[in-house]
Amino acid sequence: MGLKEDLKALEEEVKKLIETASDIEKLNEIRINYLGKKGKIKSILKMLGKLSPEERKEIGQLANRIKDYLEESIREKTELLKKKALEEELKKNKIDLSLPSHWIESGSSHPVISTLIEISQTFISMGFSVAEGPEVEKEKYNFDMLNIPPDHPARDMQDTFFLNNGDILRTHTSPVQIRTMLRYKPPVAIIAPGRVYRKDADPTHSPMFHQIEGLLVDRDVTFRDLKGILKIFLESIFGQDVKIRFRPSYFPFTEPSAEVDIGCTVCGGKGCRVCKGTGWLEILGCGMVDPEVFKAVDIDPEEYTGFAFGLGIERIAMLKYRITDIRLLFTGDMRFNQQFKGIR
Ligand code: 2U9
Repeated sequence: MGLKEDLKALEEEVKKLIETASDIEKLNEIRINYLGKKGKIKSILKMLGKLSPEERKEIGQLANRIKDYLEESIREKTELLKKKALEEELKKNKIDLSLPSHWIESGSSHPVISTLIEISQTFISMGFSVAEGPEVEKEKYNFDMLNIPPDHPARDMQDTFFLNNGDILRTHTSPVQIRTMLRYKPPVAIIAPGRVYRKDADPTHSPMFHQIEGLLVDRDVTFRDLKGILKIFLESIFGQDVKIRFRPSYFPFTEPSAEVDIGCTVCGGKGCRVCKGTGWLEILGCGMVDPEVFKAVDIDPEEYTGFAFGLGIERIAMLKYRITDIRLLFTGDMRFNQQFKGIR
């Protein structure tokens, strides 16, 4: 057999091998064995020297043509196998890009907290600073220094949570103002927002609730200052047209004392279930700091005067969002909480 036939046979052999090759490694092997530097076509080309010039030209051209053709075939088959492998892979790990993605739940401020922030902001804008203190308190700070005598009904076991060591859960945020006045000399202008605790549970009372109290102490502070500050505050929360009235009241820690009502936000003053037919809603308590309280924190009541006020956040939030049962605020029921998405 001549070289020509050898080459043709080799071509057929390699064609078949390429056709049946089932992976890329196999194709590489074929390239090295037949087309590489030490491959079978190279060894045939090496024998060209022994041939006549005419034969050399013919066989040389044929060998090169076969080499080019086989190289191209291997390249094509490699591409084909790569494509197949990718298709297999995609079939195995099927991803449906048209499916909806996972639902990401977004949180939002609780109505009590957004009300607390809104109220705090109005006082901060008037120059008050925010003060904080512990929720587990001494009776001394929560009662004694606030001129609440040992036999006062507010101290009753029925109202106050006692710890085994004699400490209590604060029943109001007033001990924060006591602690502040023990640390800082007047002038003092602070608000004390936070959780307070009382043994109480019904549709309008929760054993834990939030208060904001305020205290302003300086020389020459009068009841007029108190009225002006509270007017600005109430107008900012309930609107510029809100009706306001001060009623005389009593608290152990203020003298004189007052409770402040606004015109009913539900019926506009005509009388309804929410205002119990009176046309008025009680919003906060306030008064001039009792001289006995100043004495307890070593501030001279002849030199300084001050006003204080206190309000319950839940009550304001309930009026604002028309919530009739305080317990809804604390059950954590998402059907309730989700209704406040979108409020700041
Ligand atoms: C100091 C001196 C005086 C804080 C005050 C009230 C009136 C008041 C209630 C409103 C509804 C509590 O949440 S509530 O039940 N608070 O009416 N609070 S004056 O007076 C102070 C506080 C601290 C040193």
